[in-house]
Amino acid sequence: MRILITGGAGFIGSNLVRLALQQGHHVLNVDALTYAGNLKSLADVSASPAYRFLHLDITDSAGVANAVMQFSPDAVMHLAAESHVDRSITGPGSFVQTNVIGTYHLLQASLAYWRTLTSAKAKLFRFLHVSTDEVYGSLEQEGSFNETTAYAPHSPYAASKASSDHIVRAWHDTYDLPVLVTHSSNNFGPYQFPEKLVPVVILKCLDDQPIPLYGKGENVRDWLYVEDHCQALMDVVTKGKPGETYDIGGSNEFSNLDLARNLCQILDEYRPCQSGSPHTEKITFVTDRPGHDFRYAIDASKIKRDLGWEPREDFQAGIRKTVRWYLDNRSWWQDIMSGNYRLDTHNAT
Ligand code: NAD
Ligand code: TDX
Repeated sequence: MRILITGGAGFIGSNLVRLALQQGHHVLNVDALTYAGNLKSLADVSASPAYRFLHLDITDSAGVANAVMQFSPDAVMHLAAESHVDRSITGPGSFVQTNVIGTYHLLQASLAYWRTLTSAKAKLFRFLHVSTDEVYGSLEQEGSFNETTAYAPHSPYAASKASSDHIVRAWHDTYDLPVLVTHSSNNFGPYQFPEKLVPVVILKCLDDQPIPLYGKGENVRDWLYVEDHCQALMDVVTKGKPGETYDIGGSNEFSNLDLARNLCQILDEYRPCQSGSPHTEKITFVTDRPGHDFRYAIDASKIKRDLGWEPREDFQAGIRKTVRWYLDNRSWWQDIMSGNYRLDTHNAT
């Protein structure tokens, strides 16, 4: 397939570009290279003849229309987004611009292109919108989200993703565009930007710095290894039914405190704290995130039953692999911490 992937220079996007190329697809990566985009995350695949990069902001409607028409994709996999909840609280504007308006432009471009296709090709075309479990709001101790759960987003990030989900579904119901929507739980793995919890804990341990946990560290997330998420996305785009929604989760629920302790213990083995004390002693509780959702959990039985997807990575093995990756790829995150990675952004065409 020819797949147009937006946000391919980000965390999940770069893992997805790699997987799609491995599976024999041709990829056009459309990415604006915001602070979260980094072409070094694709250094190992950038010379592949099946891969192309286009430096483009999805809020540029004419640029997006040209890109879609010229590349002539069999599928669009839409991951480009502002993705960090804390940033959405201090600066919600870019979340509305990219996540809502950008998605609208990509849909309009895809619809115009789709209408030019022969009926045989139009039937096979797919627009996959990659969304999040955060649109469903917050759970108490019991229960889980599924595809029928009512939306109740709390953060500006979650609200912007919820808005875009509704817009995407409207393009199916009104114009018949063959769209699919996925909601995934929290991802972890290689190439995750250092602002997110897992890399925060790992990098604070490596730097012998205090590890900040919001509130009392009691909030619960359901963790999914990023490569399992990417395989689920490939399954949905190749086997999913247009108009359907698929929830994707790892059934690995942990409080933030338990997850941080787990990471600290692995770091105690790989790189003990300079002071000789266990890394857990560096855990500190800081001011809570406003509107902090207490718990997320996904019931992934639909995608398992209908598409035969199963997460493959054992949680503990995946978290160890992730710690090892940050230890073995210091230049990747040190470039980010120093700001040097932005120099490449300015050289991108
Ligand atoms: P990320 O922040 O690591 O990457 C986002 C990418 O999008 C970056 O490469 C950035 O440059 C690009 N981008 C941002 N604004 C753009 C714009 N206006 N035009 C073009 N490109 C732009 O994000 P991620 O964690 O990889 O998440 C990818 C997608 O998956 C998002 O849609 C997010 O909502 C969703 N998601 C993420 C998680 C998670 O745990 N990380 C879980 C569920 C869903
Ligand atoms: O320093 C921290 N301390 C802390 O306690 C950070 C960065 C986070 N946290 C907490 C907040 C959350 O309860 O850890 C949990 C995870 O936080 P994040 O890594 O910021 O992820 P989250 O807010 O759960 O959202 C993530 O998962 C769903 C992604 O960023 C979203 O893009 C995705 O949709």
